Amino acid sequence: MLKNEYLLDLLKTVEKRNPGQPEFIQAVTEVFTSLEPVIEKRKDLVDAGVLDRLVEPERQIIFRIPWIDDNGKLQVNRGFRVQFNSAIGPYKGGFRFHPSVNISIMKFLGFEQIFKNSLTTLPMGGAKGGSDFDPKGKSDAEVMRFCQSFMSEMYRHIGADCDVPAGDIGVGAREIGFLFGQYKRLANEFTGTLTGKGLSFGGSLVRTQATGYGLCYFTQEMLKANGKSFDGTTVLVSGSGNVAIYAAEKATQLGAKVVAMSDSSGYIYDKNGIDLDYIKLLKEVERKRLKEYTVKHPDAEYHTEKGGIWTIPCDIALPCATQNELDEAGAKALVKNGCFAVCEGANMPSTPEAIEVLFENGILFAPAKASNAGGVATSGLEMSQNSERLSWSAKQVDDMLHNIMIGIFHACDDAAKEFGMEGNYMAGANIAGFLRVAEAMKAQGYV
Ligand code: NDP
Ligand code: 2IT
Repeated sequence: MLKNEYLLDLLKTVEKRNPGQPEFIQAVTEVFTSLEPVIEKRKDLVDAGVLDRLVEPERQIIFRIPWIDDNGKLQVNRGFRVQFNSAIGPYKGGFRFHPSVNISIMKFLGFEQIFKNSLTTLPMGGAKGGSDFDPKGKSDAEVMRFCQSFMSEMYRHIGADCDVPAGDIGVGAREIGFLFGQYKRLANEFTGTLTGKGLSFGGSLVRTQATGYGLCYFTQEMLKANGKSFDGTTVLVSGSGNVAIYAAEKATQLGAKVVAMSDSSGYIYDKNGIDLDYIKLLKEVERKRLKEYTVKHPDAEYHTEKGGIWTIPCDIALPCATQNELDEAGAKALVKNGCFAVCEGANMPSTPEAIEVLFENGILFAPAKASNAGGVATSGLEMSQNSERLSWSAKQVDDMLHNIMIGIFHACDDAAKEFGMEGNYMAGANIAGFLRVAEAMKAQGYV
């Protein structure tokens, strides 16, 4: 519970200024709670108005996206870019295409991105964007026309040294390709203004795998520091998209057995261990629903109850689908069945109530802004490669990613210890991420 009067007052202002934005308020509340001991010690940062400025995005862009579907009918969607903070580098963060997208979700994601990008140690500010467009069930031609219309407005707000978008839910290699093509055409320049590009036009090796791999590298380091490892463990991975697939792949390489995955319709439980090659075929190539898994694996179970995946006994849970997917009941089920670590691949997948249950029961908890930073870190490496017009080998990028994730774990661990919260990596991540941005904001004056 937040007690510091200055932070309580500021939170009230944020609530008043942002009505009907529960996800944004949730993200701000968590960060403020972690920052209490920092604020007590660092009056200079309060005097510099760092927090008052940090909670207000530098710029928010909202626009109309008209496009024509395959039946010749006009469709209209809404587009967003929240350029939250540029204190330590150009705005950086993904685009999300999902029907649930609204300004609250854009702002929570943009806010989280500030601290996450700071933790990577690379020069990247925080941003997020996207649309309430749903790519599901659309033809490639529809997705292309939508992406072109989206970029026709977006291109004037982004640039390699200004704002560098990437993928997120509903935005993968196909969408980035269409977006890049339209950007290049309108801006009349070939620059690294988007990351997650195809390998033939400036993309980085390992970017596809980076968030999932990075999650496992962070988790591995956290487990090591607590006398544990992936070896021989049973793992649950929620989601079956980009992050989930490569988290499952790396966890398996590190000796775990992944027994369950999910999508928004249900989850599969395969006690023999998930057949990842088949998942990749279903999700990355054929764009089918997860339910189809049982066609090839009739022994696997498919269930549809929401949150049911967390009732499967496991040692480690990796929520990799979406925000607030792990609630209090899910956390209690994990604890009851002997789970010892929850490591977040998605952004803010655990509700505050779930996190409380995990802490009360001594479960190791890896917070998203630290543990899923491997994706954006590798985007940062893609930007470096584009700037020097060179491409690095997979091993080079993977080694750098691995080292960055090890560094992030220790930054969180050290900050938690320094401020008297040893083992609370959530507080450590918020504090370490904040301090770098705060020093830069103080140095740059009231902007
Ligand atoms: P994808 O679109 O590739 O996959 C998303 C997965 O999550 C799908 O299985 C999807 O199921 C499921 N999902 C999405 N929305 C919901 C929902 N409302 N309820 C239940 N399930 C849902 O996205 P990513 O894998 O890229 O992203 C997953 C998470 O990781 C997000 O929180 C994202 O912000 C975060 N992240 C992504 C990074 C990246 O580099 N891509 C980097 C860091 C974080 P269905 O197909 O049924 O919709
Ligand atoms: O949430 C995230 O960090 C991402 N979706 C990746 C952002 C990026 O710029 O690579």
